Amino acid sequence: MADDLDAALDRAADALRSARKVVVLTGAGVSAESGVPTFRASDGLWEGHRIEEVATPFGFRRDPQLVWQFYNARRANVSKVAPNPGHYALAKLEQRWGEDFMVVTQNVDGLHRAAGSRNVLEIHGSLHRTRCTGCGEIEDRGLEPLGELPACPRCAELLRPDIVWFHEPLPAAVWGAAQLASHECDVLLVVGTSAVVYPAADLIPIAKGDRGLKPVPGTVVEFNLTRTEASVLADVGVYGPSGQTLPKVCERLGL
Ligand code: BV8
Ligand code: ZN
Repeated sequence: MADDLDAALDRAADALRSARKVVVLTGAGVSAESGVPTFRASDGLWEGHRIEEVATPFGFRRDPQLVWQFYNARRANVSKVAPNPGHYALAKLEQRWGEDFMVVTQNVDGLHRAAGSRNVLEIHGSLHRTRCTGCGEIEDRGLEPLGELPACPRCAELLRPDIVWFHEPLPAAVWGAAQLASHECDVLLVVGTSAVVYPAADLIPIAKGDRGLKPVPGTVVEFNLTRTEASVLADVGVYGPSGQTLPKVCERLGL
């Protein structure tokens, strides 16, 4: 098993060595070793509620207090955790490629920025930000505790988490930038995601050029504990905890 992993790590490093533009699509798995629970491991349940029920605009209209309890609990948990070596390895890779390196994350925990990544597209929003349901103001409030029905300091209307819920569109500018980066990249690293949520998972075929108009197909490298919906599209599969495998790729690149 170990030599399969070594061979996969060598192939991953080879793909990156010749890459001009690199994109990384991350999901909850990259934060798992920091102590942030993933979605599907906890079989998507939270205090008896399915995530898809709580993380929806209907859920928020039906019971905003319950939804704020859910998000305040996650904000409190994330305020106690730190980035893990996988986050730091991605920040180190960014230093090598600079502007030609982009992290597109489905995570809302802010750990990529905390680890030093600067080119980060948070396509599902962030636990750090609130959005006003009245005037639309978006505010970065860090992870300080918010009441169960926080009100906008400007217009007194109810605040919501600045998070993309199920059935909601992704923020157009961020999603557009993520699609463009995936279209242009030579290598897409897919790290710690089950690749079941759309449209985020569409970035993988876009990077491969399966959506057409891409002169040279991109190389997809999957970093996960197990095979996922993305594996069939991956050219390389690096199976192990990303907090261990990503630093090993940096070592192979002499970073
Ligand atoms: C949209 C914010 C339309 C919330 C999230 C049927 C019914 C309803 C909707 C749909 C449907 N079918 C399809 C849809 C669309 C839906 C969707 O895709 N649903 C899925 C569940 C089928 N998508 C949407 O609703 C999107 N919006 O379509 O709008 C529209 C368009 C235009 C105009 C109007 C409307 C919105 C999707 C965004 C939803 N919000 N998050 C919150 O976080 O509170 S999604 C949520 O899932 C998180 O963002 C999370 O990141 C994301 C994906 O999960 P993963 O990150 O992959 O996490 P998961 O636990 O699944 O996997 C972890 C992986 O890590 C595993 O593979 C595991 O093996 C691995 N791992 C674990 N430990 C490690 C590891 N790997 C490496 N190392 C380790 N140590
Ligand atoms: Zn307001």
